Amino acid sequence: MKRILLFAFSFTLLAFCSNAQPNNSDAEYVKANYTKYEYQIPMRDGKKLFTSVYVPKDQSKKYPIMMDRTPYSVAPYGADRYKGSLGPSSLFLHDGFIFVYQDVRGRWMSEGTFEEMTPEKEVHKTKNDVDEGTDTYDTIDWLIKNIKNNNGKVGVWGISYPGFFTTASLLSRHPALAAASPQAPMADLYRDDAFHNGAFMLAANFGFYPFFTNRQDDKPTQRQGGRLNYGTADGYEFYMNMGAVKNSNDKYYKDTIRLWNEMLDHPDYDQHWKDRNVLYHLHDIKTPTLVTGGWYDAEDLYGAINTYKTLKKENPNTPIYFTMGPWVHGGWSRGDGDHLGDVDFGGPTGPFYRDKIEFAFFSHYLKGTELDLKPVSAFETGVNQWKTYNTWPPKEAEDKNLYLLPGGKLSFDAPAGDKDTFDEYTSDPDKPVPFIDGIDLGMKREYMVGDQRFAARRPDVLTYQTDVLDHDITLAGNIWANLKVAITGTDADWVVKVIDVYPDSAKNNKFTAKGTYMSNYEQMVRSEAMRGKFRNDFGKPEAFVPGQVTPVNFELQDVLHTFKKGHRIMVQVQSTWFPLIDRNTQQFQDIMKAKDTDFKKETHKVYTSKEHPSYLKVRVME
Ligand code: PG9
Repeated sequence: MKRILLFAFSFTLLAFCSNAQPNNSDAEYVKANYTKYEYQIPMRDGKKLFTSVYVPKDQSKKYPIMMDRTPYSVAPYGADRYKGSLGPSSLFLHDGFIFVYQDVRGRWMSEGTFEEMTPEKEVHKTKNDVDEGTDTYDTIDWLIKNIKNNNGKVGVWGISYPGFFTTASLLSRHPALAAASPQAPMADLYRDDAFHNGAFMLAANFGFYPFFTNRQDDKPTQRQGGRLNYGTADGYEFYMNMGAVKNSNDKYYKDTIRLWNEMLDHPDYDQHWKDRNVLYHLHDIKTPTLVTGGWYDAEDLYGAINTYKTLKKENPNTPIYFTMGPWVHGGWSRGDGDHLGDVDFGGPTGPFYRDKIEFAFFSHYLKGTELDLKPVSAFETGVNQWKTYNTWPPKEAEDKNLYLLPGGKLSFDAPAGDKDTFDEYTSDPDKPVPFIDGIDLGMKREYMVGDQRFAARRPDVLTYQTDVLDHDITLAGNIWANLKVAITGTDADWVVKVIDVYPDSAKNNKFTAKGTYMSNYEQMVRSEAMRGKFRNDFGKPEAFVPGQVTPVNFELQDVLHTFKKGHRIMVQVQSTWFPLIDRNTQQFQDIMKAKDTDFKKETHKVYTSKEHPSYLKVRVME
C-alpha cells in the first residue's frame, strides 16, 4: 500500500516541481517509441544512484542524452504505469533523445545520505570525497560508456531544486556535458526559498518542508503540509493561532522535520548557508548554459537572476543565455503563460519559449542545428512584448532615484525645504498586514501581481505615488530601496512594494478576460522584505537605537516593466506582511526562539526630507 502511496504522491509533486505534465497522448507515444531501463549507477564512493533511462526504439540513429537529477523521485518515470511526457517539453520527446532521470544521493531509491544543496566541497581530501559535482561526473561518465546509441553529448536541465542540481552539474566539468539549463534554480537557499533578507518565508515553507525528512521511512506529504490538518483554509488565521514560530514544533512537528529545524536554528547568514551557496563555485565553467526564470517566481527569483549574473561575470568566454518571462515558478514549462491573476500578457508566452528558446538551445548544442538566439530574452511587462539584449541589465538603462515625499508624493525630484519631514505608523504584530486580499493556506503565487488597494487602506501602510505619467517609463534591472527610518523598538521589518496604478475609469473601463474591472487597479510589480537587524550584514544582526534615524538599504529583485502613459508609479512601505513572512517581535532578539509575549507594538517613522531622504534607486529607460 505504502509503495503505491509513494508513487501517487511523488508523481503529484513531480508534476508540480519539474517538467512533466500529465499528457496521455505523450504517454502513449513514450510507450510506443521508447524502451525504459532502470539502473543503480555506482558513484566513486560506492553508493549507487537509481536512474531511469528511456531509449528510442529506433536504434538506427545516435541520440544525445537529456538528464534531470531530482530530489522529488523519479518513481513515476520508473513505473510502468507512468503517464506523461519526457524531457523539458514534448518537442524533445518527438524529436528523439535519450531521457535520463536520477534520484539524487540519499533520496528515494538512491543510496547515500541526502544533504541539502551540497554543490562542491572546497577541498576533496580523498578521491572518495563526493558532492553533486562528482556525482554528476560519475553519472555522465557511466551513461556515455553504457547506454547504447548515445552521441556522446549530454544536456542537463531542471526546475527549482532540480534547477540547483543542474547548476551543480556544471561543476562536474565533464567533457560530455554539452549544454545545461538551470531553471528557477535555487542558488542560495537563505535568499531564495527560506528567507528574504532575513525575514523567514513562513507560509511557503511550513507545509513543504516535511517532504525533506528522510528517504525511505518518510510518509510522502503534499506541498503545504499533506500530513497536517490545518483546521482552516485561512493561512492568516492558522499562523496567528500558531503564534511564535517556535510553537510550530511544540504544536505540530515535535522536532521531526530536519529541514524545518535547520531554518529555526540558522536565522542568520552563517556557515551553514555559505556551505550551500552554489554561487561561490561558478568559475571555470565551459558548458553553454541557458538560465531561465520568471518575473513572478515567488520561490527562486533570486536564484535565477543571480545564477545568470554570476555565471556571466565569472565565465565571460562561455555562452551564457538568459530568459526571463512573465511566469510563476516553473510557469514556462507548462500551459500558455498568457496571464497571471488579473494581469494579462497579451497572448501565450510559454509555447514561444519552449520552442524558439529552450528546444532551439538544446538542439543546437546537442544535435548541431542552427541557433539564432540573442544572449538575453526578456518579456517586458506592462506593454507585453519580448525584448532581446546583449547584456542584463541593459546597458541603455540609467540609474535614477525615485523619492518618497511628504503628502504621499513620489517623484524623481529630490525633497527640498528644511523641515525634517517623516510619515509614521503603529506597527502591531498582533494585527499584521496581510500579504493577500483573501485567504490561502500557502504562498499564493498571484500575490506577486495582486491588487494592493486592500493594503493601501490600512493605517500601517504608507503609500506614495507619482502624478499621472505623461509618457511611458520603463524600469529595467534591479531596484534598491534606500530608507531613512526611526523606530521606538530595537528591530523592525521593512517591506517595500513597487506598484503600477492603472488609469481611473474615465480612461480605463477595461475588463479582463476574467471580468476584473481594472480601473484604478494597483498591480504589484516588485516587492521585497528586509529584516532591519540585518541591514548591514546578514551574518551580523544589529539592534536599532530607539528614536535614532537609521539607513535601511536593500535590494528588490530585477524587473523589466513599463509604466504606461496615463498610469502612476506607486510605492508602499509597511512592516508586516503576513503570513508570507513571519512576524518580527520588534525587539532585537533571535525571533526563532521568541515567546508569544515578546511581540510588541511599536511606532515606526519613514523620513521624507532633504536631510533624511528615502528613495528607490531604479534603472530607467525612457
Ligand atoms: N525551490 C523549492 C524548494 C526546495 C527546497 C526547500 C524549499 C523550497 C522547490 O524545489 O520546489
